[in-house]
Amino acid sequence: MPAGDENDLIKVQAALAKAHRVIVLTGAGISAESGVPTFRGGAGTSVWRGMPFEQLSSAQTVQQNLPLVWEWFDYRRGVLADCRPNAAHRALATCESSDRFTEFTLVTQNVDGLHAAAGSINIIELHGNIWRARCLHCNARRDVRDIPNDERPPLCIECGDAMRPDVVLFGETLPTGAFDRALQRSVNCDVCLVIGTSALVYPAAQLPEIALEAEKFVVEINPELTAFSHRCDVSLRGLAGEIVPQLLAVK
Ligand code: BJW
Repeated sequence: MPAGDENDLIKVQAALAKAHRVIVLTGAGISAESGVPTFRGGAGTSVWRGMPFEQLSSAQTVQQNLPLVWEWFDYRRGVLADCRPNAAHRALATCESSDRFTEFTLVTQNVDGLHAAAGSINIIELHGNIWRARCLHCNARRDVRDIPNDERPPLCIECGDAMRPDVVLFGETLPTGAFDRALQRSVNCDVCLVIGTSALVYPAAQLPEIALEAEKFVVEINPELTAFSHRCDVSLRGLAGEIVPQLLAVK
């Protein structure tokens, strides 16, 4: 048995067998087995060129040093270029297409695009997408893969202003409507799966808290204890790539 306590796993499988509406919140940990570094895993905060990611991925750095922000995200896209979806991403995509549940909602904090690469279609991306650029002036968006690497910062084809990565940085608001849709699904779910997140960043971390308040069955999947582990109904201690396929195998 690769993961968690066997009784807990059975308990979650039983809850899923009865569930009609399932919401899944994913974080960086679901992509760890694909080779994507997490933010807060391992030895602590991830650091690039001596700068912690909180500083690089901040609204202040966008305002003060946009070329540096582009360098940081170009570096990140370079890492991602070699990463492929893993068994957990694929199990979620298969679950969505299987119609096993009346309502299946995938909410991710990840910007890496791996859920879409695995075949998930309806994804609520709370923190944007690293493969998109957004105009600082008119908010027009472009796929970064269509922009030459030496055009930094890229210029908007609509208004000519500079563009930034279309991701949500600390102190910035989430995409319009995204959080509200996720919130409504959290309140109305039967089961909420919280996969590979430290559950430290708000408002995303509020979603499982709200599901708990609404007395829904909330399950965490994470190899480490988190701030949320002792509050959820079941905390399955193990790797997403091993546990998620066991939970969501099409019935
Ligand atoms: C595995 C695994 C395996 C490993 N299998 N698991 C309320 C209280 C306090 C503060 C706030 C609050 N409300 C808002 C705030 C401020 C702030 C915030 O939350 N701060 C806290 C950190 C204290 N939030 C914001 O600023 C948000 N905006 C906002 O609230 O707007 C309203 C507003 C505006 C203005 C003023 C006031 C309010 C925006 C948050 C944006 C977050 N952006 C980032 C960067 C994105 C761009 C980029 O990629 O650089 O998003 S930060 C970073 O953290 C990234 C992630 O999506 C996010 C969450 O991280 P995640 O996914 O949980 O990753 P890790 O690394 O933390 O954890 C990985 C986990 O995986 C670990 O637990 C491992 O054990 C596990 N794992 N291997 C399963 N194989």
